[in-house]
Parts: sequence; C-alpha cells; structure tokens
Amino acid sequence: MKRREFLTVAAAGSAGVLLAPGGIVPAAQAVETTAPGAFALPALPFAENALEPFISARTLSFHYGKHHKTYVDNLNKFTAGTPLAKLPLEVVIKETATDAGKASVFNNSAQVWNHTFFWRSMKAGGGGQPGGNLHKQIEKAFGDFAGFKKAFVEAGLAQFGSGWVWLVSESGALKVVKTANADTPLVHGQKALLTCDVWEHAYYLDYQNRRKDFVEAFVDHLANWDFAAQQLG
Ligand code: MN3
Repeated sequence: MKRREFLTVAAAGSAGVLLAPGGIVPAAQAVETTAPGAFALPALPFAENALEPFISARTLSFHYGKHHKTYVDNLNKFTAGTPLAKLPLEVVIKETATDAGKASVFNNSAQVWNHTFFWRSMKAGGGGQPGGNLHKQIEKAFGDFAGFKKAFVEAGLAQFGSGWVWLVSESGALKVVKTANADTPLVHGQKALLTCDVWEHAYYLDYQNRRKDFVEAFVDHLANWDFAAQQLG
C-alpha cells in the first residue's frame, strides 16, 4: 500500500468506511483486513526477567514484544488472503525459501520460527555441559565440550552483520553453522538443536558491541540442553 492510500485508510477507518480509489468500500471489507491472522506469537517459555543478569528484562521485552511480534504481524500481513495463510509455519518457510518474489514472506516466517526456537534454546540456570547421548555426539564432532564452545563462539563472531549461530545435526553428525539474516537450517536439510541470535538487537542493550561476551554467556549460563537433546531425539 502506498503511503497516501494508507493515510486515507487510517483517516477513514474510524468512520467505518474506507475511501478506496474507486469509491467507498463497505465497512465489512475493512474488518477483514484487520482480522487476527493465521500465525500467532507463541508465549515466552519464561518470565521476561528470568534470564537476568545474562539477558535483561528490558532486552527481552523489546526482543520478544517488539521484534518477534513484528515478524508475526508482518507475516500475517503478507500472507493474508493467500493459500500460504492456511499452511503450517514450517511449510511456509520451505515453500518460499527459493522464491525471490516471496522474500518478504520467507524472511518474516523464518524469523518467527528462529525466534521461537531461540527462546526454547534458553532457560534460567541453563548452560554448562549436556549429558547422555548429546554429550557423546558433541565429543565425537568437536573432540570435547571445549571444542564445541570454541566453534560456537567463533561462528557467532564470524557471522558478519545480522544472523544466527546454530548447533545442528546433519547426516547423523553434529555441526556448528551460522546463517545470515533470516536464513535457517530448516531449509538446508539440517535439524536444528540449539540457536543463539546474534543480531545486534539480541544483545546491544546489555553488552553493547561485545558479541563474544554475549555468546559465551549463552553457552555458559543459558543454553537449554534438555531442549537440544529432545530435538536430537
Ligand atoms: Mn532477534
């Protein structure tokens, strides 16, 4: 929608009619465009202050309540009235990943999924080393847990600009990978186990430019290894 059209709609909205270029549109049609969308913002799995002092309530309030919510709102806006609105989120992501004409839908749907996965990748009192099969798989892939941590932190630092660092399983082996912007292991044949958001909005209020300190705090104090083990299966 062009800015001028939007202003016309916004001004006319409270009067119950929309002034469309061709004339007056009944209010019923206006309601349809503002109805709740197909995609919902999942609840945070913890209180906004639960991850302090490693992630502040202020950061989580903006990150979840503004950034994550905006991705959901945009996804609903861009898919409203299209067949995509009837599909599960994962399917929308996969179907739009290679379609340049659907980049806005891909970016917003993948960011909805990535953030939901990120919240689940953390817990209060998390961090440290996992046990069981996940620990064995980490030793197999990285030598030892310190090798994993080094690879994960280095990938987080090596991601130029906005993106994500992930622990994934691919063809039966664990790997650390980084993705740019909204890109996600879902569309690369990899099973995500754990992720850390390294967009500046994830850490700037708490760590300013010190991304390394943030990713280390994630591994040492926040990583939800129970969740990662569930993903590994
Ligand atoms: Mn984010």
